Amino acid sequence: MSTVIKGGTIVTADLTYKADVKIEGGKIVEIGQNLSGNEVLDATGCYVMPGGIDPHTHLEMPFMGTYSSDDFESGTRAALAGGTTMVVDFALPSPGQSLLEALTMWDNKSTRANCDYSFHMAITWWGEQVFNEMEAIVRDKGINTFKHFMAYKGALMVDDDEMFSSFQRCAELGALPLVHAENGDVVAQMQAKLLAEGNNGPEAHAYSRPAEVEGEATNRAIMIADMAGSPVYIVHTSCEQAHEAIRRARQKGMRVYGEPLIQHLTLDETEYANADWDHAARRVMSPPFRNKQHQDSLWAGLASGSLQVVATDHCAFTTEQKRFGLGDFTKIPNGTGGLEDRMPMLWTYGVNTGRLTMNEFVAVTSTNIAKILNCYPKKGAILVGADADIVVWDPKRSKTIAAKTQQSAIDYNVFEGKEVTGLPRYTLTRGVVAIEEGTIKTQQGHGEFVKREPFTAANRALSTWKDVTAPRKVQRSGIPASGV
Ligand code: DUC
Ligand code: ZN
Ligand code: ZN
Ligand code: ZN
Repeated sequence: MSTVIKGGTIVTADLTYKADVKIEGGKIVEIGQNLSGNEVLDATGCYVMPGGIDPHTHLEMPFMGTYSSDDFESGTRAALAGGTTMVVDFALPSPGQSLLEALTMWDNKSTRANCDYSFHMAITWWGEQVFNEMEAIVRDKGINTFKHFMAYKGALMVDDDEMFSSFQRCAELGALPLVHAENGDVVAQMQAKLLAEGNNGPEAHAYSRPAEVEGEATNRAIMIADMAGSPVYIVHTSCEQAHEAIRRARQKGMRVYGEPLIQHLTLDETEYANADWDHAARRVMSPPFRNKQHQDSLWAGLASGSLQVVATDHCAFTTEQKRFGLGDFTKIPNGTGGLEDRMPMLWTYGVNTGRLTMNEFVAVTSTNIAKILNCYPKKGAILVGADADIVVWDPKRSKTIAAKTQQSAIDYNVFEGKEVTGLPRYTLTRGVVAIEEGTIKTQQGHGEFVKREPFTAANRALSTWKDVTAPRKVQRSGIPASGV
């Protein structure tokens, strides 16, 4: 049984050319002219691109007293509907819990996934057990990324000594640390002050987490990574201060990566000034939406390469769940959705406006992510031998985003009413057509776990700190007599 995608233009991170793509056994087996097969998918007028990879989702995650409402079934169905063919979710041990035990829980949740997936492991506490289990996570379980929260004080937050220890362990194991960079101590104090002053609405969520809070933590995480001799990946980079820290570190030779979200690129802080409490609360996430200057900085970073990846941090809560925070903004579950809309929104606001080329679009939605997370070219590539995770993209197809027609399980959409032009004609997951002209043909349980090997390149920073972890004692011939 073979499938041929015919008559389209292949767009990869570095090439644009006309060719057909032949698929067998879930893999790309041939790329060329006039190919034939048992099943033909017409790609006339379309771009044939690597399926999107969302490196940052929270499906069915226990958080702030509840669970995020999209699970691996609805979440991956939403992903495929929007042209995304792989998600990377976070296994989240509760403080004190074994990493391996948490991973088993996430393995069980993911059995209904419609597309392939991988996991990052979160480090939510530190001790000998965590230190030891990290090795098994990397060597046996195929997970080479560890997430650290510098915010959520009293819950998920780790402090600097824990982060430094974990980053050094990552460097030893060939793993990449990820960081949620916000200063959790400052946030906690600002939250308490705002509440004491009677500022309890969702807009106060944004006041409690200004860009400085993110800039400070991003700088700190980068410096700690430098001293630990590890690279570092900053999740949901939302502001110029954080972007600046990433740019500077990269210019000095460090492997530092930044990940803007589609929400931060296209929605701004005025959303929190909406008189409708529900409207504002539905958009509460951390970091909060910023102003236009910060958005311009993020777009420029994607174009120039100082920011490499666009994600969603998909963490969907219903209006009912958001209302847990009526009268106290600190209890509004943090998170927004975006899995279905990331690719069409980025195409519409990036490619159609001329901010990004088509090749840059592929790089930031797929190829760069596969390379940074070490699953390229199995994922993120249109190459012979790669998995046939492919989106046949129709640049003329339009729709108005609406909760009524979305795949996500929640009752609203933060992009409600936005017109997008550029949508999948077909989405294929390992060769199987999951979306055809907006018709859902997903198969529950089709998704497989993607193992990611440790990095083989030296995880060395190039700064003057590089000997910090291997200090050399100075040999002295004698000790001066006192008073000399
Ligand atoms: N931010 C959110 O808004 N939700 C989930 C976790 C996070 O860091
Ligand atoms: Zn400590
Ligand atoms: Zn986060
Ligand atoms: Zn997140």
